[in-house]
Amino acid sequence: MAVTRTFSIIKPDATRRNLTGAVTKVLEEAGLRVVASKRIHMTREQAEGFYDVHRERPFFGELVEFMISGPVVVQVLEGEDAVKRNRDVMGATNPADADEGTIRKTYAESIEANSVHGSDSDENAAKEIAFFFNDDEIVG
Ligand code: DGI
Repeated sequence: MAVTRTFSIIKPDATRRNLTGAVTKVLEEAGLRVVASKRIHMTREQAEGFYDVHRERPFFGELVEFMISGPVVVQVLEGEDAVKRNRDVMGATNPADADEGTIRKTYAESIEANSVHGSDSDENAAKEIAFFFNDDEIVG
């Protein structure tokens, strides 16, 4: 299996509860290396741009408000089959459906305040990484 990269966000519900370290520990223990990381407070424009694919969904406005409600930590993760590895350790979107031991089962508050984002394909990972990081900010 190839070593690849994915994009992760530790969302405002998690940074608010001081869970940046706890979430990162789960990612690292799952075999993902943090090769870039920064704490930012997204602008509305960034949040709307990032979630552009969800623009027509009924929850789009709430999702954007939530994502700008506090700081987030954006990260680039590297590892074998990184997209799937990260999705597996994140758990289902709704924490009520997430498997034991996943980040969302352990830490998420609701389907919206679900603690983490992770890219869903290699193609989206590349786009999302480029949305937040310059090449010189990623140190493999
Ligand atoms: O890739 P995921 O984050 O697991 O899920 P997604 O791409 O389907 O949705 C992106 C985010 O949008 C998700 O993490 C939380 C939010 N979301 C998804 N479905 C709902 C939702 N928020 C609300 N309030 N209601 C939903 O049904």
